[in-house]
Amino acid sequence: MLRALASRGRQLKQLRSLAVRGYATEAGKTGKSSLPLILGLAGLGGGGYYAKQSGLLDGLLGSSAIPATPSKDFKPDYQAVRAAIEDVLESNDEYDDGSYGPVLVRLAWHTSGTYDKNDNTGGSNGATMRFGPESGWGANAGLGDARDILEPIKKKFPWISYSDLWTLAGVVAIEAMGGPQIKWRPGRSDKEENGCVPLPDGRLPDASRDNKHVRDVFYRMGFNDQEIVALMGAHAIGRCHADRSGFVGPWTFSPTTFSNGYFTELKGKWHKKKWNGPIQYEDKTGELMMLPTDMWMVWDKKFRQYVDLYAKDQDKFFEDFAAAFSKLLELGVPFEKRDFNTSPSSPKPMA
Ligand code: FMI
Repeated sequence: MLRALASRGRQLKQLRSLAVRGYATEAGKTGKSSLPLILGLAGLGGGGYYAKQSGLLDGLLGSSAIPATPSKDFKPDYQAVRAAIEDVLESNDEYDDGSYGPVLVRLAWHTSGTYDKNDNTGGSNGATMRFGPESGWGANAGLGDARDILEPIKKKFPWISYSDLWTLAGVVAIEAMGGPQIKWRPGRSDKEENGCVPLPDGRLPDASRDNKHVRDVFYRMGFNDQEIVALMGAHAIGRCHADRSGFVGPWTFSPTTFSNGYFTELKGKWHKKKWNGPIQYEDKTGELMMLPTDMWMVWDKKFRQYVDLYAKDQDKFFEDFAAAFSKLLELGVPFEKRDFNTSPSSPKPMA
């Protein structure tokens, strides 16, 4: 209850800060509570199981160190980690639109989106973006900021693995920005540099490409068309930065509120921006932007049907987004148990 009230307080603060920045607060459901999820899961199996699964000893003993007899008394407090992440989200008024939320969501996505279902490599398990060359991929430009702001939290809670922390941060950010509750469970462990399979650059999609490219990359992860469009709806939040991707601007007027605003904007009129930068599209105000890959969400008929659906029905978007995002964060993670099917519209997750 207290947490729900605190969450409302934060959302009001967010609305106020957006008003100060001159953004509309058109988004629909900002009143959803961010009550923590998966308490039951977090409690499953007792502290020993989670001490092992969360990589409790990884930091101390190296990645493959799993205690033979984990301490029975240790109870990892994921609620405390969630609270610490929430505290950091709006800790710097000067940063972008006043929230680290969007860049944390991008970190959670990029650490997971390297997954290849064909050989089960990549994915969030291992937190391999801590090391080069993955941290230096052009696609990951700017994510050092996100990793850095989570570092004090990692220091405070050394028992949590980076890979659990980065994915949890994305979930907490979405919930705090008014988005849906997302099923998340711990169980990722970190790899050391010499234990990483070198992943080829190019595993993440390229925003200047077309619908075929988007399908190739997301199908490789195991997603279908509906899930692709739902995931892309995260562009309701955040913005592009010239010094990161080369693109510029936000997709919506409320870039720190999670909503179906990306889809309602997409259905409007867009034209090519006249400038010397990479091809991107702008609306009639010249303030909002769309990437070429975003435009393919409406140019491609199969994608378009979901854009129409989500533009009309935010609840449906929230439901499908939550399922797809949860699935994304779990790709390739060798959980001991699969207690829930995170995506009803797609094939059952791997065993
Ligand atoms: Fe997106 N994104 N994204 N994105 N993203 C961002 C920012 C951004 C692409 C391209 C792209 C997903 C998918 C895809 C998310 C969330 C998600 C930027 C600007 C670009 C160019 C980066 C910058 O700072 O300049 C695609 C087209 C290619 C990679 C793509 O397929 C998905 C699936 C998600 C999460 C579900 C967020 C939140 C942001 C804002 C980041 C910020 O710092 O504001």
